[in-house]
Amino acid sequence: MSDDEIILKDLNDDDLIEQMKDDLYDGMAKEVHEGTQILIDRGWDANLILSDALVEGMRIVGIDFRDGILFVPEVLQCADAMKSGMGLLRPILAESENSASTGTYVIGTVKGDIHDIGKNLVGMMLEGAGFEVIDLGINNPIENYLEAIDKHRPNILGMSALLTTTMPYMGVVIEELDKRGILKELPVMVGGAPLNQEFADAINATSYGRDAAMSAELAKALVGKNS
Ligand code: B1M
Repeated sequence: MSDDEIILKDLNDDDLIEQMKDDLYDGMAKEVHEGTQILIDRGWDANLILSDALVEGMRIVGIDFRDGILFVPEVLQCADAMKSGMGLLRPILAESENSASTGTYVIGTVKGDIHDIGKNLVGMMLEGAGFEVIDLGINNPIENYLEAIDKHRPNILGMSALLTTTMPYMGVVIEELDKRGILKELPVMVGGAPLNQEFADAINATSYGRDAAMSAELAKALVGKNS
């Protein structure tokens, strides 16, 4: 057992959460992983660990990235640290109450955009809601979506974008789906930090997912399996 482990384990919940946010900020993947495990062992709800420690930690990173205090290489390390915690939460969030599949959901980040943390979270929540999730990864041109629709015959297509410069591409994909007659049969969900309901309406998306938990609920409703 390392000294770091002993210190983290000795912290009370509030101090541990604060320490995890600091560790995430410093890109310390091993420590964030360990803190996440400690909170799981203490009986914390996976959604709370996500929101209070990991997402909140990344929100602070986002502010300092915007303000030029953190740069891309550092933020990449923060992302790795966040993913190390998410990896532990994934099986818990993905535990489905139903053995039957809720449906198939194809998800991908749009062309020009390499942000994938939010998309991955949405994917985890969808798995937890019983969806089979086909993850196309990042930087997807329209061809990738069309190919996946053809191959997997999903119940829903989801697109994620984190940049104001890449979000309009969602509209391009939706327009093409409409031209091909696919849109009337395939609901399209869009999400990502710079989006809002008005934008989703403007590009003719079927629904807008504000966050991962809400997106899973919306997806269930779209396939008529909301509880
Ligand atoms: Co980027 N980046 N980044 N970045 N980055 C932002 C988005 C930015 C807001 C930072 C800032 O300035 N404050 C800014 C965008 C500004 C703008 O567009 N107006 C920005 C910029 C500018 C850039 C670069 C251009 C920087 C540069 O190179 N100069 C560059 C672009 C690269 C590219 O994509 N072509 C870049 C690069 C990077 C990194 C590679 C370093 C890294 C990404 C690592 C990775 O994802 N693997 C990174 C990161 C980490 C961020 C911030 C700090 C954090 C994003 C994140 O993971 N948030 C971000 C600042 C911020 O958003 N506050 C920032 C946590 C995540 C859980 O939230 O992704 O919002 P989010 O997902 C949520 C919801 O949005 C929603 O549910 C999720 C969970 O609740 N959601 C969906 C997301 N997708 C959904 C899909 C759905 C439904 C809901 O349905 C399908």
